[in-house]
Amino acid sequence: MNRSDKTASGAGRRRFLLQAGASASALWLAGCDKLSQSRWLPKVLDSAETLNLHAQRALGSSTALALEYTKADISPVFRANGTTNPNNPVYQKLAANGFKDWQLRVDGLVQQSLQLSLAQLQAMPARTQITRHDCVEGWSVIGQWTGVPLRQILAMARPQIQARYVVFHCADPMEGDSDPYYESLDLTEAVQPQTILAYHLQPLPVANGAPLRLRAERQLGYKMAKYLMRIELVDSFANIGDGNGGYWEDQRYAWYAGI
Ligand SMILES: Nc1nc2c(c(=O)[nH]1)N[C@H]1C(S)=C(S)[C@@H](COP(=O)(O)O)O[C@H]1N2
Ligand SMILES: [Mo]
Repeated sequence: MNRSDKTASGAGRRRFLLQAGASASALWLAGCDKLSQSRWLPKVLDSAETLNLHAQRALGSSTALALEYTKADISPVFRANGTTNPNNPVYQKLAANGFKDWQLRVDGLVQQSLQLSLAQLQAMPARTQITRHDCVEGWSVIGQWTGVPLRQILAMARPQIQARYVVFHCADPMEGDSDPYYESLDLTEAVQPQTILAYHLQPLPVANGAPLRLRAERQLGYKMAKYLMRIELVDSFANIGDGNGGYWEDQRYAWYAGI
């Protein structure tokens, strides 16, 4: 991208915001310009996705919460999808023992690596939310989740200044593929109040990701990694899986799955 391209797209964005009557801050515009100039963007996001991300963020939904429902709205059964029982001997052993020996590792570009047991996570301040899960396959289900806001974990681990993404490593190898499921969020999505590491869905069955799974309520279902084993802070996805930021992203799904 040459200099005049950058100027033109910057001006276009500002016009768009003025027309939309959005009160986006100068800070956000600066942030968008930085983002669009960075090296990794063309690789990670296709152009439609980039537009979606920029439009959503620019119009203020970087802080908007997903709709929350009432107990009366909760679906009788929370449908399970993808892996429903990880085919992994390490996981099976942990499950057989009620996850007493399971630990979540938090590492990568952090100042303080962590190892957290389920009991430690359950002792932390928790958030409960009744939200709608939307799968890209075209079904939705409403459930009540309780878990630790991811931002509390990040505050404990203290990401290094160059950290950009939070990568979620899971226990389940995918069908016909020995690679485990993984997903990622950028730091903006990671610190949303509704982005939680959930351990309770009336409680949390194995089929739905026990002992711990991600809920990122403004995103499509495939972003919400189940069977969490490790959270890694990174500045690039290049060396993880096929380099696109998630198991389904490596099969050409969009990385930014905002709804
Ligand atoms: N580890 C892991 N996480 C995963 C999946 C998976 O197969 N393995 N499937 C994803 C998809 S496509 C959806 S729709 C949701 C399904 O969550 P549920 O089983 O609680 O409905 O989990 C997501 N997270
Ligand atoms: Mo899904």
